[in-house]
Amino acid sequence: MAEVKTFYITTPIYYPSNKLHVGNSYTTVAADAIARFKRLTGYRVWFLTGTDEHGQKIQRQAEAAGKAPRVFVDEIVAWIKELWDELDIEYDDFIRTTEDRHKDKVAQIFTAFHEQGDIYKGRYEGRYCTPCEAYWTERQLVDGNCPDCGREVELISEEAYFFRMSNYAQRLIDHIEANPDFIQPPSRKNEMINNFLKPGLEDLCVSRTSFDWGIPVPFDQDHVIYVWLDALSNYITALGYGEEGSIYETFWPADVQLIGKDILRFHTIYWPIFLMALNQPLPKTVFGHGWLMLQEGKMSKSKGNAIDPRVLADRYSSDALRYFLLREIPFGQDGIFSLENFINRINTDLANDLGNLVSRTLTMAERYFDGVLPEPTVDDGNTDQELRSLALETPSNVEVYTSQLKISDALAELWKLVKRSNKYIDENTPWDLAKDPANVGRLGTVIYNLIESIRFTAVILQPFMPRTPKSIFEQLGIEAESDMQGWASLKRWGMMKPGSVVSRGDDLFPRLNLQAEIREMQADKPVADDADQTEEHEGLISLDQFQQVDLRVAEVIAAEKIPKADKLLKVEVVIGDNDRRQVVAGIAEHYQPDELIGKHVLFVSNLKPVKLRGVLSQGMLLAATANDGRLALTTVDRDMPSGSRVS
Ligand code: ME8
Repeated sequence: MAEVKTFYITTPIYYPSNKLHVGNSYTTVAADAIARFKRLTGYRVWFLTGTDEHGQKIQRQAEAAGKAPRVFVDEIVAWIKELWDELDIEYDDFIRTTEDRHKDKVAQIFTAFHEQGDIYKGRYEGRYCTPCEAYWTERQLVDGNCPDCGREVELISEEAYFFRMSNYAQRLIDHIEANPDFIQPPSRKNEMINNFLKPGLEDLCVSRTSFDWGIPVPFDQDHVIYVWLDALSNYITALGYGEEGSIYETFWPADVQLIGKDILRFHTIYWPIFLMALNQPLPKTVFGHGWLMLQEGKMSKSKGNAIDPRVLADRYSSDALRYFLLREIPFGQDGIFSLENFINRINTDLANDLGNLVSRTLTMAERYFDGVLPEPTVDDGNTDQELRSLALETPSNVEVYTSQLKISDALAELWKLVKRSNKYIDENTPWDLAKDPANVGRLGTVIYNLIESIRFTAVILQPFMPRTPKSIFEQLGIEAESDMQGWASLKRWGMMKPGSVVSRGDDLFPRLNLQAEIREMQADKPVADDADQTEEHEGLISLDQFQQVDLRVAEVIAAEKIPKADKLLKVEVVIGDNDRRQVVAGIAEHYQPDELIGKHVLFVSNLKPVKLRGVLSQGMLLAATANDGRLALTTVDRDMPSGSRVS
């Protein structure tokens, strides 16, 4: 008997410090799509997700909410599980770090490290970023703040246990160099080697004494285990690491550990070193994907700028949200989430391409054949051939991209088939064929081919959008457990049985009105009257267009004349704490460089950079100009901090 191939995939375990946002959902939706794809293509899959419930950050949040930590996390974890249900996340296990099965193992791991001399006791004097739960040296800070999240760090001084990271650094460098798949995408590898490993890896502090919400160090109860050592271990404790006959033996090492690039250092330096110390194999791939950004920067739970995925899924369907997340951003890169991009994707790819294909085809099947699938008898040897060969190639193309974690490319590949099918309708114009009964054979063939192509599309679509294919199969009269929903049914063209009954259902994705959606979703923000929004006004821009301009308060920190340019000054500004820009401004005849320093001016911060007289300009200062030529820079009416938004 052929051995069943296994596949183990994990997501980060999320902090239940607040409700999750669409950025966190992004990682989990991607992991779910990959897991489902592997299941569909015959693998035995284990998909793990969960929550990271200990640590100072959670303890503080619970205190702020006036709740015991356990009560606080229980509520959020329940919400997270509902979210995953709503987004059709089909995990095999959900680990909570407050469960005994995890805590006991972590305590054992810590003791083993101590006994084998990897851990020693000392004192930690240094900086700590609580939101990131990360230690930093003075040298690593950026402008005194956390280099990862930019927030303030705290000075802590406490007795602590340390892990001898340095003992393993060279082995890790060798492993990374010898295993190009270990850190993906490849661009992230050099960052880790050059920024953290080559400069010399410092020993890592692995316990805390100034709070108690954590797993106690078994042999020294004043200490709780550092939350990252606790959390990273989840990937093996959940499999029953250390227990004979557990699924650990089947599934470890993980095939893919999916994380956001923000926590790459923990997963590609500390985690593999802990595994080396345990004498265990390292995961095959740690994939650090990019961030989902808002126009104003990274979305995050603690910034309060997060978009609630449940609101989006309720309004637009979980399939639409999944599709958008998987398709819009090449996996690995950063991408912008905006309602406009989301609605446009729904309208073009889902309503126009896929929805129309299904509704047009089924309408014609009903109109011309009373919904009874005709036999394909008249092949044109041309468009039929093209459609068929594309359909037969698509499964393996999608499989290759998915196994390379290029999910957006995989979907683009599938959409080639959807678009080709729509083109096939336009080429064959069934409505013309239907005018002459002599063409009935050809008309039947066209309808048959379209239905079969839709079936191919639905089978391949299942891992990415679990609900839509169900509705398509129903319209095609294919029953739930039928082989015709399986991957093997794509080996051959022509599995649909002539004579079977198809029937048109509701539209899969009705078209949305972009302006109306923006208006309704932003109902709490002031918007113009309905009449004003819908009428055409020449020369006027919409609120949406205006909001594309990112206006900020910026502080001038330097200014100088540009040689041989009488009208221009080179002005340096800072937006917020550390976003420095230089701009070339045509104000030299109106201001002396020195009088600009310290001014808080209005600034367009998202202009494409240009060079003016060879000098780079990264934005624009706003100024008022009178008819008589006088000019004044625009400032704010009260003292406002640099970086404030202007809208
Ligand atoms: O870091 N865009 O948990 P966390 C894309 N508990 N992905 C995003 C994102 C964004 N804007 N914001 C967050 C932790 N993510 C630790 C992990 S693992 C042993 C412990 C995703 O709740 C991304 O995958 O802060 C990121 O790594 C994860 O959420 C962080 O979630």
